[in-house]
Formats: sequence, C-alpha cells, structure tokens
Amino acid sequence: MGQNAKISELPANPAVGDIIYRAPATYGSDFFTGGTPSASSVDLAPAAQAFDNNAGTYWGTGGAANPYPHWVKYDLGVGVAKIARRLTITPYSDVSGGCVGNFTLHGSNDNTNWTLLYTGTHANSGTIENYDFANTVAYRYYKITVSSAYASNGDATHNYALIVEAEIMEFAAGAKWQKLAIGTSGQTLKVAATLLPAWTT
Ligand SMILES: [Ca+2]
Ligand SMILES: [Ca+2]
Repeated sequence: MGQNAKISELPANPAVGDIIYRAPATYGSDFFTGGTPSASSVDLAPAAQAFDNNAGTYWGTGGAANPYPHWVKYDLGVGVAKIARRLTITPYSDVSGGCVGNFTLHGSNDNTNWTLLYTGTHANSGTIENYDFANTVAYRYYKITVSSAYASNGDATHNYALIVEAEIMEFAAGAKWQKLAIGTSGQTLKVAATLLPAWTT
C-alpha cells in the first residue's frame, strides 16, 4: 500500500507510515436526469426506459443479427458535467438468467474521446448492484457498454443487453474525505483518522 493512495476501502495490510485518503461512503442522488439518452440499438425497447425510474420498463437490444457489444449512453446536456463515483445497474432477468454480464462505464466531454472509468461483471440475477470507482474528472457523457449476458431463453444467439435502470452518483454534497495515518504504538497498529474540511478530487 503506497502513501497518499485514494481508495474507497481500507487496505488489508496497511504499512506503517502510510497516509491514506479514504473515500466518503455517502453518495448523492442519481444524476441521470434531465438529459438525453441514446443507444447503439433498440431492438426490444428504447434507451430512455433505462433512466425512467420505472422498474417495470427496460432498455433492450440484441438478437441473432445484432451481436455484442451494445451500449446505452446518457448526455447530461450543454454545460452540465458531473464527477461520477458510483454506477448502479438494475438488469432485466428472465427465466434463464440476468441480461447484463460483462460491462464497462466510460466518460466523455466531446462524445468522441472516451475514458474508461469502470470494468465490471454483474451477477447472474436481476438484483441491483452498486459499482464504486475512483474518478476525479467531471464528464458530460456517460456510456455503459454491455459485452455479455447470461440469459438467452435457451438461444445463445440472442445477444441480449437489457437494463431496467441505470443510475449514477457523485459524492454527496458536504461529504468529507477521511485522512488516515498508519502508525504504531509499541506492538499495536494505530490508525489515526481525521475528517478533512471538505472532500476534494
Ligand atoms: Ca433514475
Ligand atoms: Ca426502467
């Protein structure tokens, strides 16, 4: 564990002398709102339904003639940019499994050059999962790219990507970084925690 690492969880083996900035554990509300959704394709259902706060609707695409990857994108709008720290995905799940497997999250400010923010795999279920990551850049565009899924209705050529809800968050306003100093007192490991005045990037 190097010094001055910014992390969201404590390391398993902190070293004496380390200074660790621990990410706040609180997040703001979903900022996929007020903008413009779009998708690589919408064979089954429109992109907007991944952002409509309705658990009964989804963005869906795929099909025998439409292989992976499939992406869904959100444009926050002119002059709007946010520093994403958490992605939440609620995937559709059918009788044969969940419809999101491997995926990535990218951010962009010009809709052309994309920065990879997170690479993940959703469990084979329809449950909500949160993905936290370090990011210090405010982006206007965010894109989720699905490259595999579990469900196929018995037909592996369906290439499904179905997302019931995608949500994204910054740190909550006023959330503070914890500054942790790792030291020893005799044979006891000591962690001194200080809340910084305001979280910084
Ligand atoms: Ca929402
Ligand atoms: Ca929905």
